[in-house]
Amino acid sequence: MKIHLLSGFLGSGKTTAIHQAAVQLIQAGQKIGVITNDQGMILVDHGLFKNQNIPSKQVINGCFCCNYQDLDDNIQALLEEHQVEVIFAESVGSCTDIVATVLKPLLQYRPIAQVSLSTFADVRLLQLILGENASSFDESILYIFKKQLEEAGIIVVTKIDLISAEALDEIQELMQEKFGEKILLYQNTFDQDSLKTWLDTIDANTQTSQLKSLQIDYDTYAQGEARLAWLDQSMEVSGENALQGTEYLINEIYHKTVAQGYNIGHLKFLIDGETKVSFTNNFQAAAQLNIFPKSSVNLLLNMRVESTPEEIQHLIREACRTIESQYDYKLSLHQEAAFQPGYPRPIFRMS
Ligand SMILES: Nc1nc2c(ncn2[C@@H]2O[C@H](COP(=O)(O)OP(=O)(O)OP(=O)(O)O)[C@@H](O)[C@H]2O)c(=O)[nH]1
Ligand SMILES: [Mg+2]
Repeated sequence: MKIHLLSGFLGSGKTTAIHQAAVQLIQAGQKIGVITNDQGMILVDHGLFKNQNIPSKQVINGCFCCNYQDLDDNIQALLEEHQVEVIFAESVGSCTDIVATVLKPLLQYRPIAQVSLSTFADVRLLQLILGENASSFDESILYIFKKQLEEAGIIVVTKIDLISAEALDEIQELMQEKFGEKILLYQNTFDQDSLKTWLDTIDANTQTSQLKSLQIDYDTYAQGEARLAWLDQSMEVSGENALQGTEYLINEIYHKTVAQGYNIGHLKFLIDGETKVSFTNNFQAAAQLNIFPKSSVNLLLNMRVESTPEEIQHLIREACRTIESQYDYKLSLHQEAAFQPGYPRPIFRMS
């Protein structure tokens, strides 16, 4: 059995890569399974895999490291229920120290498994952090991002299709300077050749026992996590042409988030369990949905931004009020959870 761990900051493209890989590998007859992970409970990523009948499990209410037994139980369940040969396990984007707390325990307690670790990074965030312009995230959040890269054996720089060839050259130079000893991939995950290079690389790089555990200050790490607010909300949009109302609402939430100056980690929506809309920064174009007649839409929102739970709860309610007062839609809020991740307390930490 192979276990491919994916780490990397919020919105860096982990789920997209797993999804693209899963579709391709299942078509090729491989038995694969997916484990997603989040601090919350009502989750877009899991909803997406479930909707497409891709064997999947989730570790909820905290990262893999703090819920190691759940991760292991889910590996076992995928083996027993689906006889999987390959598992992709995506750790929550605010998590780091994966080598010491997840990879090494897996190597020790599941010695038969071959385990790889790839660390994803959005090229545009790298541009901000490695280039001249500093990102506006708080230093403690950037600490997590930087620690994720530091512990990586393979760094997958994603979304290269969104920047110019010259900008990519610059990033490649900077990455080579800083992380030249690591395997560096530059990827457009929607490009089949790019995806194949990543899959071939992780397949060939499961000798991960040489990866070093981080030197890390857990107080700063915890501070970074706590500066991020999490909001999970399921809701229903009803009225004539409810998809149009959903589009208005999604864009209203995004615009209000930007207007408030809350730095976006990932603002993601799942529409009727199947269509995902993502905002991963504060300078993105508005979303455009494929609109067809529908009188009701189920919308799931997972919001991870630099703010407080109270502020983003308020923002969602204001956005709903704006849409209801401007248009003829009814918005019903169902399950909701708003919180800040707690102090990370890994079950195992192996040096
Ligand atoms: N253009 C482009 N978009 C990408 C690429 N990879 C991912 N995306 C987009 O980036 C957004 C976020 O992708 P996800 O795969 O959900 O990111 P994630 O790392 O799983 O996010 P979290 O689970 O919140 O940490 C989605 O809109 C994807 O379509 C890429 O290589 N190119
Ligand atoms: Mg994801």
